[in-house]
Amino acid sequence: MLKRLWSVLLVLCLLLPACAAAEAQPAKASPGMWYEVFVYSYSDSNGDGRGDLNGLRQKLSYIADMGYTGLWLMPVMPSPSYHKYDVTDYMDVDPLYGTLDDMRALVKECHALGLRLIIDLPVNHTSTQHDWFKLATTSLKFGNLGNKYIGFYTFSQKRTGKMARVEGTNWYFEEQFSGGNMPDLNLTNPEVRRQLEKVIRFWLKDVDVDGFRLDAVTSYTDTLEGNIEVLRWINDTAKAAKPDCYIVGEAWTSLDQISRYYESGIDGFFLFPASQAEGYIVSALKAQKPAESYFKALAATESAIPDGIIAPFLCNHDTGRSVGLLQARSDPAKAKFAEGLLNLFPGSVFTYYGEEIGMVGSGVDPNKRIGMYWAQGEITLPPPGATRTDYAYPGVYAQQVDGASLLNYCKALNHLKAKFPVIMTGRSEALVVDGALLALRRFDGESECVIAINFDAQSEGRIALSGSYALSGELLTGTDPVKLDTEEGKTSLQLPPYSIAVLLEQN
Ligand SMILES: [Ca+2]
Ligand SMILES: [Ca+2]
Repeated sequence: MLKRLWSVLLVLCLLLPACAAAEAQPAKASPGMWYEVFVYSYSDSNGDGRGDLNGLRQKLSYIADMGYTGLWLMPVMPSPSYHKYDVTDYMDVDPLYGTLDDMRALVKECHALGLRLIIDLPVNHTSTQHDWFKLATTSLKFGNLGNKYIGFYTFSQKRTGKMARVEGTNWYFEEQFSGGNMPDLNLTNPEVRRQLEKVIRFWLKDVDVDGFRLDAVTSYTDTLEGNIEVLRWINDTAKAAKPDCYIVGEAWTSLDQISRYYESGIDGFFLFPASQAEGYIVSALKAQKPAESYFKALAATESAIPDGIIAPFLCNHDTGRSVGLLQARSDPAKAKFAEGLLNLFPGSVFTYYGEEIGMVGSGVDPNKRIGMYWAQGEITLPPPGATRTDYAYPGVYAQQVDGASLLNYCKALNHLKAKFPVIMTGRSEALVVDGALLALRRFDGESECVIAINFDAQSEGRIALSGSYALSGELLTGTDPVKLDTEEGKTSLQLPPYSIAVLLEQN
């Protein structure tokens, strides 16, 4: 008995340090279905024609009902521009959007509805109107080179690379973007990091947001290693403040490079190779052998990102909108099916506001960021500089009452993924890759399902699987249903054009 007690104690002693070590590891955020919102163009609550936080708050039940699990807000901090990527104060809200208290109320209501909320944290650069830059350049003008704010940026009397002149001096400042308005911060300066640590803690602890979207991470420093080091610092700082926060970075680059960025420990990076007209989704739809094209892209992505949360998307505020990319203005079936293909990638899929109703927009940036189309008479003013504001598909309210709308397809898709989270958490193995037909197994070690896809726009397809499966979900772009027959341990599946089926194996 005594011997037994000793061995129990010994086992406990051995386990305890291991448990403590496990607790010190930051909790991994879990994948979800994210919705990107440009507050300026979403919903107006005070009648000035521009969207605001209280307007967005009135639409949260719509977003939750659609099945999205989180929101990414493009920058909400004070800024002289309409897009607000050039911040003048990292610890406040732009008065056009509301107040910090409005922000706190928004976060609270998100959480009550089960939604997470992350905000854009654009720290590669500030506005030239930021106090740090004003203090630095005033000091340069007066020859006071000892001022600490000079070290917040990169100044030089020689113009090299991407630089702009400090007005009224012989000095130049580094800026990777814009034309003289967005000076790059020196993110290796410990004093800058002390300031940013305050900012990160403020939003996570005081305002209670659930994480950040990091803008322009490939421009943080001059090297990949340097960028990864800054990201690791941001990640450690944020996870220390809120262990389960979710951080997603914008590394607009190739899959190989994106894969390297995961070394920073950041939860996820946007999967740029899946997006836009040349990306995985549009390419698969155009391919001679669409099943092979799609599965190859999926397999390459999963092998490049074995552990992190993949963050696929089709379009965002910097790209042409999905219906234009797909040339689907008069082809809603194609727009639906493309959303299906995108959403069957594992990880956290991001939907750009209006994508779920097939909004269009391309060319200059403001065209890609026009007012959310709720209904005629309920659209915010276009951002300054917009040259085109047309809408290809009906508005939200009209699509809500149309069972065959793109909106209802996207809603069904989100709810299907909520029912089978393995679609988001798992990895893939091909079962059938044949012309326009694909069947794959999605598994995560705990659960699994089979996803079957017919890429043909016109013809139905038949897939034979060994094993007995039951139909557990279907995503249809037309009126014909999926048909399934099981006999003697074999399953035969009949898929209508542009359709997707989710199957569970029967024991
Ligand atoms: Ca307003
Ligand atoms: Ca930079």
